[in-house]
Amino acid sequence: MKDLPFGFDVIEGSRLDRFDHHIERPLSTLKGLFADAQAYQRMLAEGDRMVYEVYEVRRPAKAGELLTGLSVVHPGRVGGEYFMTKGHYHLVRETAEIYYGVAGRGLLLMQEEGGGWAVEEFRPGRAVYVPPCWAHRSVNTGDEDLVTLFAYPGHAGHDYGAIEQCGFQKLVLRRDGEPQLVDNAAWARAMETR
Ligand code: S6P
Ligand code: ZN
Repeated sequence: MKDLPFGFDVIEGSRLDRFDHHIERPLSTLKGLFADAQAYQRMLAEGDRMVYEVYEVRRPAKAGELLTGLSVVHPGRVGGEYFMTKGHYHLVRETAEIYYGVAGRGLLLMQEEGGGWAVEEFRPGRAVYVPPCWAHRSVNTGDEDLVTLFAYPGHAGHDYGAIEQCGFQKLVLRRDGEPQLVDNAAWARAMETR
């Protein structure tokens, strides 16, 4: 019984005391993610900064299970665009997800394939619910790590393709020292050619 993950703690602010899998997403693995390709190349030339990490507690990938873990998006910007996750739909679209803010500040960008979009604030102690069929991306708009706990159905899977092709409708850019939502021209162009 001791092998079952009945409980885990967030330690040192941004790590789980027990996890089965650690995903690292340095800048070099995120080509094409940020809107300003030149700023991306300039930053990469200076070093391969870590953009985000995920600590997963593994459970069987089947309905009835919940997959949990910690997402840590480090602070930073490429051009004016805040560090963020790739973002995805769940492969099984009819699966939801819940996030809980542990540390840091940020936003969860969400969108539907039908064109709807939404944004929710992340802060410590706040939960954010992602309904079925909504793509989601975490954005760190603060100066410290954005740490969130997540849970989603075991059989959900990940579909990154649609977001890689079209991006999100909104970019989160720093303007006048504040995060601002800005229309993503690349998304609009991708929609026209569909
Ligand atoms: C999984 C859940 C999170 C993300 C993580 C990284 O459904 O939403 O664990 O995987 O925040 O984001 P991404 O878009 O690279 O998977
Ligand atoms: Zn997800």
